[in-house]
This record gives sequence, C-alpha cells and structure tokens, in this order.
Amino acid sequence: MADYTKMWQELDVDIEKHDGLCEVLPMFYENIYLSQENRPENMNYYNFVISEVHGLRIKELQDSKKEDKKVVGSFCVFVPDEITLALNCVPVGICSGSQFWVPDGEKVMPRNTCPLIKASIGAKLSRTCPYFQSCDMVVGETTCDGKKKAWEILGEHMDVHVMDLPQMKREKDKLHWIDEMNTYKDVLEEKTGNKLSFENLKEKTELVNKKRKVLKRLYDLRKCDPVPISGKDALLVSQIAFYDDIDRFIEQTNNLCDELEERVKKDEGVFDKDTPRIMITGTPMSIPNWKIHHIVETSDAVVVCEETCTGTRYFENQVSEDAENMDEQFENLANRYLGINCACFTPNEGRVEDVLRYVDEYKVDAVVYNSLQFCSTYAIEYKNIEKALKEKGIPVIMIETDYSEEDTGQIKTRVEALVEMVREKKGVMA
Ligand code: BJ8
Repeated sequence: MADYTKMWQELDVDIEKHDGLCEVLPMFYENIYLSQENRPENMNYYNFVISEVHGLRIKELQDSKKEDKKVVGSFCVFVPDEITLALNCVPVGICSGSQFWVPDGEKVMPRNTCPLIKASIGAKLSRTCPYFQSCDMVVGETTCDGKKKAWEILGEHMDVHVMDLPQMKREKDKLHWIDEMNTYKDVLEEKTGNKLSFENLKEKTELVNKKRKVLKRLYDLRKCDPVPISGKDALLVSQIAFYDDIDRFIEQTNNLCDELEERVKKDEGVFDKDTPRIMITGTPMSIPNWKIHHIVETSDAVVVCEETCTGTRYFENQVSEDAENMDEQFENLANRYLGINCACFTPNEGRVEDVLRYVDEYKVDAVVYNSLQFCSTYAIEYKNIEKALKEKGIPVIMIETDYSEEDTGQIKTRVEALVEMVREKKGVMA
C-alpha cells in the first residue's frame, strides 16, 4: 500500500492514534470477511476499497477538492445526495461504526448515549477519521435527541449545517421538508458559489436512482435459495455505497450482480439450500460494524435482508424523474425521502408493513431486531414489530448492543437458539 502519511498530516490527522486504528482493521477484516468460503470473485473490488479505505479514496477526495469540489459529510439517509451532487460536491457518509472512537466521544457526551453518536463525535475529536478531516462541511439532521445535541458539539469544531427533519408525515410536514431542502440548497450554493439548475438536478437524480437500482438488484438476488452472496458481503457493499465514487460503485456492483445471476442460474450459493434465512431490522450498521451479521453467519444461518438504513431504507423507492421545473423536482425528492420509515417518525406503521413484506419477499424464517444501545425510538418500536411478526408465526429476538465485543458470547447463544428453533421447524438437520 502506498504511504499516505503526508496526506494525512496535511489533513491534520493524529498520525500516532490513527496508526492504532489502521493496525487493527486488516486483522479484523481478515477474520470476518476473508475467512468466508466461496465468495463471489467480484467481492475483490470491495476488498480493495476496504484495504484503501483511508488511502486511495481519501486521495480521490483531495483530488476532487483541487477541482473546486466541496466534500460534504452526512450521517443519515435523509440528507438528499441529489442536491449535494448537483452542486458539484462529493457526498460522503461519515464513519461511525467503531468502538475505537467511542472513548473519545464519551469525553464530551454522557456514556448512556447511542454508540453511533459517540463514535461520530469521537472520530472528529480524536482526528483519526480522514473522511471527517476531508469534509468542508457536515450536514446533521434532527432525527433523535442525541444527534441534535451532538451537532452542537460538532459545530464547535467544524462547519455544520442541520436539516430540520419533520417527525410526522402530514402535507404540512412535506412542505416543511421541501423548505428545508431549499435551505440546504441555499447553504451549499453560498459555500460553493455554484447555482443549482434544473438540468444538474435532473442528471444527479437519475444518477442516484441508478445507485438505488443496482442496490435493489443486489438485494433481489438475495431472495434466491440458495442465496448467492453472504449477508456480510451484501452489508459491506451497502456500507461502501455511502462513500465510494458513485459511477464506479454502480459499475462494480452491476458486475457483482452479473456474477450472482450466473450463480443463481447454476443453483450455486454461499450457504446450502434451506439454511435458515434471517432478516435483520433496526438501527443502521456503519463501517466497520459487522458484529451481528458475523454472529448470525457463524451460527449456521444466513442474513438475507436488512431493514435498516444500511439496507433497504437506503435504496427502496426511486425519486420520480417526471418533473418540468425545479419545484416539481423538490416535491419528487420530498415524496421519496418522506417514504423512508425511520423510527423517528410518529406514527410509523409503514415500518411494520415493510418488515412483513420483506419477510415474504426474502422468504425469511426468523428476524433479529437489532437496536443500538440507548436508541429509544428503535427500542420502543420493537413491541409493534414483535406483535406483527408473532401473528405471522415468525420468531423474533431483540438484541440491544453496542460496538464492543463484551456481549458477543451472550448474543451468539441467543442467536444459536433462534436458529435451532428454525431448523426444527423446517425439519433441517444442522
Ligand atoms: S433515517 S435510522 S440514519 S436517523 S443516532 S436514531 S441509532 S439513537 S441512526 Fe438513523 Fe437517519 Fe433514522 Fe436511518 Fe437511534 Fe442512535 Fe439516534 Fe440513530
């Protein structure tokens, strides 16, 4: 790997501390990912992306800055990439999935805060995330209390714009979200000196739709039995979608899907036919949070779908491309984004419907409800989802966890019991 020390120094990365992070990731990745058998060949691209996660991609971001592009970080799937891209900026989803950053987050936030939030703040304060260091600004949102307060802390260290996401989905909330997207556009126009045009927004809307389409294509292939790709690999692809170059990502993921289609034709899978099929629902899993998938897939089961923001919520529903002026484009954006069923909304019946639909579509045998610790909205929604699943005869367990490895053994025991129950029900021997 090339030596990127000079680039990191220029980004004011804490080199010594960052070395500590870089030391553990390759081994962690090797144990979890490279140990898998019969992986699709095209996963080599994503292996490469991970091996260069703080190198080549960061260099690309610096190169785009030289071309007068701004790098805009975000933490939530509600921030409209279409507008960011159309104003000649590069959107990146910010790292927030490692325990490495949690202690630094805890220096300024209470311990009983969601690990995703503590890790994001810790990544910035410790100056060990070159993505954060590359950002010209970050966009927060008012999705939960912890995040709202985190932006105030982050704002002391960098340029932060906060979008006020409504928490209901009435007509007036839609108008408010259109207004918020317009404000975001104004802020970016001011920052970049560029002007949003109908043509640019149309082009980038089509582009982001293409990204959604390829992710949907990947997920549709996971509906097959035997499943042609592991849940861990599919999760990795989704995670990388948040920060990779969009054109390249679309091309590479289409290549992967071509290969998976061939596998399906040959009835070839990564797990045996009839392996218990698990859906994970709940809070997002950002890189390198592969904990639950790894536990499930080392317990004789396979993850076939994630109803999360690093899963279906990221790519379901296209933005309508049918617009004659910018007002209509913004309305189309609002219609698509407000179709996302995050637990921050009330009511949020759409999520129950989504979960039940995916159970059928992905032929799910059991569900693992995964909630990051201290995320009350997702924890509270468990009861509704549990009730609906039980009525359908689908077993479900709730796991509340963080990024540490302390509870791995306990979680594994519970997952194994769930898998065993499914095996008995299906009459499949381990
Ligand atoms: S659209 S799920 S990405 S807000 S930070 S709410 S885990 S306590 S992430 Fe999210 Fe957007 Fe919704 Fe998706 Fe809970 Fe933690 Fe808050 Fe979180």
